Amino acid sequence: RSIIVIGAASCAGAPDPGCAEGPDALRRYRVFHATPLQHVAWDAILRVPREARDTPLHAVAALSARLAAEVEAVLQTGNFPLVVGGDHSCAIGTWSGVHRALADRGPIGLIWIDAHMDSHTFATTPSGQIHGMPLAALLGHGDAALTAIDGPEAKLRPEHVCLIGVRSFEAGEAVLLQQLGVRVFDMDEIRRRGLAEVFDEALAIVRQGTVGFGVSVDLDALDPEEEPGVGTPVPGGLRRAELAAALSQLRGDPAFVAMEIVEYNPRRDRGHATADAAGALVDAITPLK
Ligand code: DIR
Ligand code: MN
Ligand code: MN
Ligand code: MN
Repeated sequence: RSIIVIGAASCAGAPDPGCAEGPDALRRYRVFHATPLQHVAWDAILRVPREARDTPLHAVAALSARLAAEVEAVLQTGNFPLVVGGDHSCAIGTWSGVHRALADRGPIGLIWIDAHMDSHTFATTPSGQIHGMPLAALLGHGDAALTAIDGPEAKLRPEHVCLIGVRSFEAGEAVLLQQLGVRVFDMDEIRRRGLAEVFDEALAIVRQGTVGFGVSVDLDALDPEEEPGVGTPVPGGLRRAELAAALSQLRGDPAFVAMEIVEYNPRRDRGHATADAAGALVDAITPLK
């Protein structure tokens, strides 16, 4: 399989405009390298359609619908979609597209790597920002404009999902994940047990009973001292090398079907540091099978 990169150049779901520039910056910096064993090609950088720019909800819904179609098309050609944000609300489109492509065969799993839980609805969000909501939407909770991008059914089942790297959240989203029984590996547990052991357990969760699984990486999961180029830095994150080492277990795994890397903010980066981290995470998973 080739890696086909799809940009989602929007920050309609976040307070800081910088991450809308993420895909163009990453393409310009050429951080995703083709190797003799792996073909990497930029497909499109999608933007919010002009007629949907009136409200954040409209913008996110419209871009997600386009992104879902694009992701589904890449999977149908037998390739591997790598979605590059943009703020994390693009996950609604990415994983709706993966769901659509695989729904005939069975459910999909997802590892959500993030400093945050992204599991609010409009009823619980303190910030009102949609990038704090995509995981709830994919689990079927929240505004119908977000949950029903591609039919009303939930795109993910709670038992097929887990979070890694959490260290900042609000009560409402924690309650939702707990009620649903979604496994959360927070930074305390990762520091206690080591990322390698936690990642093995995460992989078992997303493989069990699914036909394929993906990984959604919010770059703010990484430690901002090392990687400052993100929208919402939170101290005490993962090291680039430890995350790359964990992800390298996915190399050559045919059940690993798609990946997403979001919230890159070139305006806050120290040179190319955080962009290079995104490149290192993709290098870690190649070659694919
Ligand atoms: C916060 C921040 N929980 C919110 N979320 C972020 O706005 O709902 N997610 N930054 O990546
Ligand atoms: Mn499209
Ligand atoms: Mn996020
Ligand atoms: Mn985050």
